[in-house]
Amino acid sequence: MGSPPHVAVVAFPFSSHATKLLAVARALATAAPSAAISFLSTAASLDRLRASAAIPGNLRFVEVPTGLGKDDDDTPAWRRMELFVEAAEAGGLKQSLEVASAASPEASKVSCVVGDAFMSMAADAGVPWVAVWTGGPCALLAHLRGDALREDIGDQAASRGDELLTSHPGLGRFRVRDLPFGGPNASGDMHRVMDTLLKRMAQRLPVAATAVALNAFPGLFPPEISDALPNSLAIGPYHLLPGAAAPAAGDPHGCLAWLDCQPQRRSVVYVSFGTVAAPPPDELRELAAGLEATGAPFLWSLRRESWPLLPPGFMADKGGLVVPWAPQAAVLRHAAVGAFVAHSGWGSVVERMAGGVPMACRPFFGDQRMNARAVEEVWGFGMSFEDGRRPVTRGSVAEVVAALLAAGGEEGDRARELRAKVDEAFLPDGGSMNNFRKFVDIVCARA
Ligand code: U2F
Repeated sequence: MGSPPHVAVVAFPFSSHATKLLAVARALATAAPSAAISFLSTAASLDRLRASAAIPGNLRFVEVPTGLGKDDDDTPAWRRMELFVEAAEAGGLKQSLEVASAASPEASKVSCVVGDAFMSMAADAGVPWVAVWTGGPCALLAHLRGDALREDIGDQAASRGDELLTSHPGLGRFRVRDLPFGGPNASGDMHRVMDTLLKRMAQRLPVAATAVALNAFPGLFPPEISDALPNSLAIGPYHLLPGAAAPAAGDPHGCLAWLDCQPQRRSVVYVSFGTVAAPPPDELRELAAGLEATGAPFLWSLRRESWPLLPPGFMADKGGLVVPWAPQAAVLRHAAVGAFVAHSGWGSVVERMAGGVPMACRPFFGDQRMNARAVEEVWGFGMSFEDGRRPVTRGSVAEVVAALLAAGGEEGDRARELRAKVDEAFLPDGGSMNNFRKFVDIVCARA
């Protein structure tokens, strides 16, 4: 009998990407207990993950270089990302894969790389590459069709912002302004770094990836994605895969206990803008005032550095709880939560779907505008804030939140419908489970 398969799972160590890859790695380790799984990320990212999750016995952490020098503590986020990607492209990833192979005496050398799609240099590892896309599937389609879209729109993104992309298959319900590239946010160093990385990814994915795992269930996204990527597999939401959720992930700020004490079902507004986006100070104040105006209890996950920006006295308000971190997936499944205000990061959108809560989106960058548009226009389970049409003011916040909390609203019905679809996809013979079994077979296949 040959040695067991050895799968290297390669994370992108920024924002919440590594957490999502670890969820996939944990599910894989559970589904294929005889396989050896090496999980590759930077030392700091591995430390964070170690602190938040119990690690299965057949999963081992392996460090990849940051690309930073010793005295680079003050390096800005965009430059850290650039240095990290450059180091990985320049052989850092290959070397770490060799370390992983050598460190796993019970298995053979790495037989497959499952990597965050952002880490597309994994295509050159010399073994099958299975990519994991953690963002919104429609944004992935836009990246794959990037050349055609750029040719069509050129430098007219601003003047054609409201135009629907009807001549681009699968994107007809989105507007020029929703695209993850171009438009008002297409400047600055972070944009340049991400743009290079995503263009490279869009070139490599269709030709080099053996399969592409999507954080969605079958039927959630336009079928044109399968035309652009015939080998895509919808296996999500990742956090619901058996074994994916970390049993040790706790609730250090008592959010669930606080929700348990709320007397009314579907009465609480949960607010979170994910791991990167930061609303400008004036918006934070409007949001705070709008939440107060609704009179509804609220739970707000807000990074500590933003707390001083809240209006005086706000933190003492008995109606709300502001915490630096909440166990979001569990919060969104709690019966007391009735509305979600978010940045429409894809992880939050699918966790919300699994929770069945209608949402209000305030998109900032990347895939978030397309995700927000899909929530409002395609799936109809929420509303979006948008400069010009519905800016974030205390009045619009109060109005939107009240509408979402209103029992029996259309958004609530659509939200519950989608939750039923998510549950169906995770039945033993459901769409995501069937695709996940295919995914496991592909990544554990021996040459
Ligand atoms: C980037 O997204 P973010 O990391 O900002 O946001 P999400 O995709 O919504 O993922 C955030 C995760 O962090 C968790 C939450 C999600 O799993 O449950 N979380 C939590 O548990 N508690 C908290 O208090 C706050 C967050 C990017 F900005 C997006 O545009 C992309 O769509 C996304 C793709 O991976 O990455």
